[in-house]
Amino acid sequence: MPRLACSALLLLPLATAPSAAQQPPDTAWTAREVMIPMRDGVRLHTYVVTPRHAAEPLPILMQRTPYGASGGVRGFLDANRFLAADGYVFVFQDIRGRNGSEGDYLMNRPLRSDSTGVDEATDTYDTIEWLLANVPNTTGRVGGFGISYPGWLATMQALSGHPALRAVSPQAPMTDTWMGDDFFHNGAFRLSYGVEYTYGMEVGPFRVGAYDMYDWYRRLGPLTNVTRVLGRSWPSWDAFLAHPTYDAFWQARATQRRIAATPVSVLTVGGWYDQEDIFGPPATYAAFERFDTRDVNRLVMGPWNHGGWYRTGDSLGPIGFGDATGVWFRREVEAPFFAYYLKDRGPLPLPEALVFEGGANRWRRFDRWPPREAVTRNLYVREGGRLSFDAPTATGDAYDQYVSDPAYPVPYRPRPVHVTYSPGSDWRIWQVLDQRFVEGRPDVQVWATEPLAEDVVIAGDLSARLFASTTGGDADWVVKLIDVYPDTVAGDRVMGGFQLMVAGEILRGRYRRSFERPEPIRPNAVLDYTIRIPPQAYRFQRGHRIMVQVQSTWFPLYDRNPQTWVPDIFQATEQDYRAQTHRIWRTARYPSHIALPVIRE
Ligand code: PG9
Repeated sequence: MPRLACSALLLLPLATAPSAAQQPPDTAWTAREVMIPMRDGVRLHTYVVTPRHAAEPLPILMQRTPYGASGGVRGFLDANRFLAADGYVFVFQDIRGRNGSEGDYLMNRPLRSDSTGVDEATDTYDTIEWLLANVPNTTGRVGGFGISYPGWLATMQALSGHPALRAVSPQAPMTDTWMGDDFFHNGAFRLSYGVEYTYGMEVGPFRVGAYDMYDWYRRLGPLTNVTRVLGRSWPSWDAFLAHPTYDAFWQARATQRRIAATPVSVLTVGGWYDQEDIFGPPATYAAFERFDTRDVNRLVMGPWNHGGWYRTGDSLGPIGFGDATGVWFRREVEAPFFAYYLKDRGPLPLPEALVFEGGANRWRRFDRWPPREAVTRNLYVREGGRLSFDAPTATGDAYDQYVSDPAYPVPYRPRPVHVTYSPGSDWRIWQVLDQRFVEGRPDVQVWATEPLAEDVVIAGDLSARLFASTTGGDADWVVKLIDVYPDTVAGDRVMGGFQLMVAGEILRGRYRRSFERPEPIRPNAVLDYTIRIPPQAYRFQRGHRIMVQVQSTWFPLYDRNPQTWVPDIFQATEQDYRAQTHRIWRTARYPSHIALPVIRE
């Protein structure tokens, strides 16, 4: 993102004219570019953007970013005409070591462990101190917001402890990059994203000239080849190699573990189809909720991909949502939230949890998340590819089996798989693409219900319990919960028979008992694997079928499990990767199932 010249005093007309009721106090903004000193002498590059003719003192709304503060100046006011119309002093700051700021950059810098040193929370504190002393005509109240990395930085703002900070909105906050956000999920390494994103941040644009990254990563072979082929290492890659398990390094960065009591009001926002940070929003909300004695902590989950609420939000790939959900969120939720806490403008019509029920395309309001109305119902895998709420009764040997071969992994999205962020890449919508593209592969096991006689509505946490055995010494288990549309959908040829992945997750088998201490799988032993699946709110409609697919590769989103036991997969050799036979058991003793949070109506 190119920086603005120092002399740039920006006149930023709003791109879209707001309605008369939401006329901005002024359509012209002044951007002042400053270097703000932190307690250790490092100066952070910051824009202070003010309406030219504010009639009254304004609160400050601040966003900190590794992606270029100048982008915020240009893009944000355009994207959020509702906040702009309400009137704030907007502050956009480059975090240390990025773009115009001094100091060293560290990916997801953890909170300092004692009262010395600096972190993103102390940088927030020092910035607010400076702003209050140096920006004229403010009310002295401060709010913070951001999406993704800036969303996590908003969480860090909440933890700054600055008394002027009243409200923050962490949006798609990366929260635990080992457990379920950007870099690993339940121990499985997010190969394509982990390599391409961190390389882009720490080295430069990731360009390898390949047409199909599925092919490129498959030819790459073991992870030891990454630095050889790319010609160098980089800090995050070194961190992945040094910390393959959920050790102190990752736990120090697991923000949900570090969140503490705060007087700040919090609005955490996430998307059900977030391709990067699906663990973070519910985990961030739940962590703040532990301390929420004043009822100022709230969660919004919408039908969005990563940051999708800053787009129109009327559809995602082929799936329509019936309304401009992103615009609605910014107008009816985000702007009122900040106006309530920073401008005393209310009331605030927000429930504890505002969640979009996919399938029905409507917003639902719950007074708790996960909702107290949800009852766990197990959907069991049964003989003949059936899925049933009735548990299996078979005794003896009853299972479905498949051969998983790391040499021919299951693609996670239809090929060609373009570089994550590149023109034409389906990265942003891969989760809503039709899963029929892998149904029928011999290494994808499929079970489905009959067409539903009535709607099945779920809202809350999901999990799967697989009783599984393998001929190998390790295995990955991928579970996908799918809504299968009827074969014909009136007036819509695309959606007939469509298989929409409502939720999905992976578990690396070696971590079945401990994420800190991986252990080998005993070949051919039937073991019990519990797989936490990201939460959802969804209506499987009458006439649709519920499907579960299980597979053991999801490539190149996740690296391949060698399927033989090696102490460290980052050090595995070509010979360690072997085809193995996996069995999913379905007996009275081993009733593999997916646990659904069903809402009774
Ligand atoms: N998902 C990105 C990210 C956040 C934090 C750490 C690493 C990656 C992002 O979109 O900012």
